Amino acid sequence: MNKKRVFSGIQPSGGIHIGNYLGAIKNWVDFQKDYDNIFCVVDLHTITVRQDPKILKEKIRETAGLLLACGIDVEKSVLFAQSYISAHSELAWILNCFTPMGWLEKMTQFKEKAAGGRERASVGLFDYPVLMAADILLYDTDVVPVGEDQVQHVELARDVAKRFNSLYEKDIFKIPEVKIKKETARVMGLSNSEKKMSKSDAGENNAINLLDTPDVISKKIMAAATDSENKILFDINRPAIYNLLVIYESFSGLTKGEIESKFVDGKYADFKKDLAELVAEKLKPIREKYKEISESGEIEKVLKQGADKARPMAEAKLKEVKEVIGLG
Ligand code: AQP
Repeated sequence: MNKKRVFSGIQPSGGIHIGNYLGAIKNWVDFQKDYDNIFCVVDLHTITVRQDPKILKEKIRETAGLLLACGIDVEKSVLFAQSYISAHSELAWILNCFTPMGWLEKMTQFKEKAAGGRERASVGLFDYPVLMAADILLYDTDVVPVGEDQVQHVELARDVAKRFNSLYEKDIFKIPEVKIKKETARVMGLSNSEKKMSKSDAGENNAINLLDTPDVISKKIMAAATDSENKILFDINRPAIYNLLVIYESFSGLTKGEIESKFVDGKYADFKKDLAELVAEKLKPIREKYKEISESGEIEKVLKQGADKARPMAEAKLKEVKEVIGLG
C-alpha cells in the first residue's frame, strides 16, 4: 500500500527553538515510520522580512543540520531548501492569480507580523500563505503537520486547491489535511506567555534554542515569568507556569498528574531548576549530533541531493498546471 505523503517546512529565520522542536520537528521525526515525507527549509518565506545575506546563508545550513541532528533521516525523507527548486516560486505566482485578496486579508499571522506597519510590510509577507500553498500542492501532499499558528495557512492552501480544481473541472491538486499535536501546538514565550515562542522575537530570554548550552538554558528558565501563587499545577488560567509545565511534560514523558505530584511541595525555583536540567539533558544529544554534522561539511550535499529528488515531482505538477491553464 502506498504511504500517505507529508510535507512540512521550517524557516531559517533565526535560531531553531524548542517551540519549533516540540510543535513540529519532533513529530516529523516520528512520521518517518508511517509516511512518505518531504521536509523543506523554506528560505523564500524567510526573505519576506529583511535578512542579512551572510546570516541567512548560514541559517539555511544550520536549520538543515539541526533537522538532521533531531533525527530526520535522508534515507527515509526528502530534505531540501525551497530556493533550490524554482517551481515553488512559479506555482506561487500562478496561484496568486487564483487567490482573492480578501482571503489573504483574513490571515492573522500577517496582521501580527506587519504589526501596524502594514504600509511598509512587503508584498511577499502578505503573500506568504500563497507561497506556502504552492509548497504543499506541488507534491500531492496528503498531510501537513504544523503548529497551531500555521493552521490558517493550510486551510488557505485547501481553499486555493479546491477553487483551482473546480474552475478547471479536474482534480489537479490533492486537498491536504492539517495535522496538529494538541498539547505542544503552541509553546509560548518564556518572558511573555501571551505570545508564542518565536525565532524572530527580540527578547533574548524568550526562546530556548536547540543549540543553547546548559548554562544559557538555565539562565533563561530561571528568568522565565511565573506568577505569585507558587502552586505547581496545570492551570490554563495561569499561562506562564502552565507553559513551563507543558514543556516539562513534553520533554519528560510524564503525565500531568505525575508532574503535579512530583512538585506538590515544591517552590517555583526548585521546579525551574529541574526543568532546566531536563531540557539541557534532552537537547544535549541534538547539540552533539549537530556539531558532528556541521563539521562533516555534508549539509550542502544533503540539500542538493534532496532537491534533485524533489525537483522532478515539482516540475511534473507545474507542467500539469500550466497545461490546464493554457500556458507555454
Ligand atoms: N511556539 C511554537 N510552538 C509550537 N510550534 C511552533 N512552530 C513555530 N513556533 C512554534 C511551528 O514550527 C514550524 C516551523 O515554523 P516556521 O519556521 O515555519 O515559522 P513560524 O511558525 O513563523 O516560526 P517562528 O519560530 O515564530 O519563526 P519566525 O519568528 O521567523 O516567524 C511550524 O510548523 C510552526 O507551526
